[in-house]
Amino acid sequence: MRTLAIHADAALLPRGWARDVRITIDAGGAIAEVLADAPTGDAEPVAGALIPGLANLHSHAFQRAMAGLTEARTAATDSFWTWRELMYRFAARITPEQLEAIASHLYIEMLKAGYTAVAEFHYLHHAADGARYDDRAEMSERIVAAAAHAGIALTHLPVLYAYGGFGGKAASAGQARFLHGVEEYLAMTEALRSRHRGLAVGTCFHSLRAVDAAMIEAVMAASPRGPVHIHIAEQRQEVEECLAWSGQRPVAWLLDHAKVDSRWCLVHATHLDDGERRALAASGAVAGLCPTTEANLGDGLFPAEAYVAEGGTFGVGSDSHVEVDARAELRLLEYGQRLRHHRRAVLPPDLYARAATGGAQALAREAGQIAVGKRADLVALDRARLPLANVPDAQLLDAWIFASGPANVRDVMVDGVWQVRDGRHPREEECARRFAAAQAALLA
Ligand code: NGQ
Ligand code: ZN
Repeated sequence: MRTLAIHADAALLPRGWARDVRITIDAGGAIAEVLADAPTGDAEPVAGALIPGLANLHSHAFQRAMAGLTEARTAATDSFWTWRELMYRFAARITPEQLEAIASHLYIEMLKAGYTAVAEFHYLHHAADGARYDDRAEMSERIVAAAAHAGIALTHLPVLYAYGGFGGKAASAGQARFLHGVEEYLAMTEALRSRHRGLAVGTCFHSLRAVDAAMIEAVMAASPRGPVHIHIAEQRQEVEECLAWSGQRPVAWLLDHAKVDSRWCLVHATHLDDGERRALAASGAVAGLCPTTEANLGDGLFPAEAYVAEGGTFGVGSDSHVEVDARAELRLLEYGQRLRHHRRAVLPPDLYARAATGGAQALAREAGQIAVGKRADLVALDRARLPLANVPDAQLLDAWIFASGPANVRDVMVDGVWQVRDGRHPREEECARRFAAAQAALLA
């Protein structure tokens, strides 16, 4: 790739909207220069308003193929836990080929929705009975291949999952695909790092239900760099079980037993008391919020207003992929706060910019802003069409998030390469066919 220059009528820079913006991108896909009030010159004109691409900080790709298929009541009280049983049954059937097909299609959907990077929280490691594939990283390789095929930036998060519940409870049969000991886990992450130079491979603990303190310590000692993700405090039952086991709430326990800092992303963190919320905000960690999934699973409401007021960092993820739409996550994040506090416009107006920088932090990716040194991960919104057509720059993102309508994502660039042009991805039909075939086989 050679140096590329593009020019947009409007672009969202760290200091706000600017006009006539010329962006130079170096051969490695990083932003080399940003000039406002600049002539087009020999730059490639971009139709639409440029915003930094958003990182989707939490994905379980395989769950896209079961989205919408778990909505009928299956028990007297349907819950997260009854959903999880259905999810395990579905997960048990997925082959490596099917995972690659599902993820390829999903990642194209993400690009078309304006996500330029994804953190894949990956725990489907082995065959259904726990038997190892010849290549123990087989399923990870399928995720890596899918991301490359779609052209989305990947932060791969192989998950350490060892137990079935707090206090080292034995795992259930439905969890056999997920399980590792520390040594095998570290060997797999090492193999992935050495096979794929330049691939971001992070550290991941499924939840406090799935690991113990010694495991967290051992894995962290062997992983001095890179992002660290964990599911935490998503369900009230989980908080109660953690209290019964340890005398502490989950986030308080984690803050006590690990050095939680800006490398960490605490996914969900729904149930926080005031002290946990303040400590999490002060830690510099990212709260990984997945509002549409959290609503779908009946998790609860993250205390976003207070957390953000206390300087807390957050990003968003589509998690179980009941929606693959960044707008939906941000809209529901704000609406949850309105419903809780009986007010309007609760979160700060730069909601999108905060989610973009927080998401980039969670992926440990130099991205999330249109600025020199950042990756050229860019989204051009189509303001030739309603509902964006008549909206001034300062309200463009409000209209995009809150006025519904088509995605209006016109062009999407990742690492300096256009992946979506005029709303289309060159591999979308092929990947949709493969997804449909994989899903049909899984549902048969
Ligand atoms: C997961 N998903 O690992 O896919 C989880 C459910 C669990 C969400 N929490 C399973 N949304 O937490 O044990
Ligand atoms: Zn999750």
